[in-house]
Amino acid sequence: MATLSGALIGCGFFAVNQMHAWRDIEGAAIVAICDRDPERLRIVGDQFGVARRYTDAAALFAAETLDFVDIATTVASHRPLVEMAAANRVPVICQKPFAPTLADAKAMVAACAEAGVPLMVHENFRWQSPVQAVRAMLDSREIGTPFFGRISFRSAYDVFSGQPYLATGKRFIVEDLGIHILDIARFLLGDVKSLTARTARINPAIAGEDVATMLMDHKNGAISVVDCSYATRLAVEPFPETLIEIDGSDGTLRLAQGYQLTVTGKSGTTVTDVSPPLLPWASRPWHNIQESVLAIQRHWVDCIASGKGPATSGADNLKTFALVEAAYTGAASRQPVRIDDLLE
Ligand code: NAD
Ligand code: 89V
Repeated sequence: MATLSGALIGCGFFAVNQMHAWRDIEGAAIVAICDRDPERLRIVGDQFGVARRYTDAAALFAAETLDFVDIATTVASHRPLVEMAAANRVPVICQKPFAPTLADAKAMVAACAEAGVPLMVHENFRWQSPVQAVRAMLDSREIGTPFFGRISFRSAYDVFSGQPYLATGKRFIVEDLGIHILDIARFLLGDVKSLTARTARINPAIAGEDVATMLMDHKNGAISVVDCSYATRLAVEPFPETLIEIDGSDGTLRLAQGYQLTVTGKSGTTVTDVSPPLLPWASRPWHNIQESVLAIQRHWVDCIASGKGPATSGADNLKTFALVEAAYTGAASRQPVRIDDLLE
């Protein structure tokens, strides 16, 4: 397979994981990087041996011949950068949250569709191996047809030291973290008909909400609860584990803290350790997330090679993004929100 030439825009906190993963992937290489902060450009360029460096994305697109661009900036720049990639006919990966609003996200999907370029949102949580193990168990039909799910992320981990901007936005946990957990709920239980939400801010030192509880009716009749908190102190800090409970017509599954998957189904009860591997460049407790970065980026290269659409395409991500919008509007109005009304 010919090696795809990629560029990375945004050389901040999380991009380092993406650069490590690109180095592990045969079939793709990052040939140029861009950051408007020259210091971040220097640090990442030197760490990964990338000589072609730009402080301006327009200059990058003008000078380079690219097979794809990987956008790892924060959300405010996503729309202009994705539209710039589309205008230059360059396939594009964009970090989550995809956009500041659903209207922006729809415009970005339309721009890429009109330009005929593939667009993948870097929605990596569903690629974590414990979550993939749950998906495989559902596919095996061991617990029959799911009718209830609880997808839970509760922690008191200090995310603000690595990502200080998380403390300053009016929107916090649903937009930043809930978006992943809502995507996992869709991945496991299917698309959503309606969502009811309640949010709260427990930590007085931050601007946004740090607790959210969401109840969803899925189109196939299943019900799920998605609950997220950064205000939950536990005996053993679980960050960044997503815990999953699913009840089905023929059994149950529980993904518990410590990556233990217990399944009680048609063939009895099994307990399996589904811990993610610790990649050579990864560090605990982030290794779960870091491994999923490698998995989603591999998926992108496979998709480009085969011409298949990515699982978390821009169009797919609109359905997750609509759940985020619904959580905020529903928490404000204290009314259920119909998801298809937002996607029209
Ligand atoms: P960061 O602030 O550390 O890094 C962002 C970098 O982008 C900065 O160096 C900044 O100078 C640069 N930048 C911003 N706008 C730019 C522009 N127009 N042109 C060039 N460079 C620009 O942020 P971060 O914590 O690395 O987060 C980046 C993105 O990754 C966010 O959208 C965040 O939500 C996401 N993220 C995802 C995960 C995940 O697991 N998927 C985890 C953490 C962060
Ligand atoms: O995955 C993320 O988007 C991160 C974190 C896990 C810290 O919330 O921002």
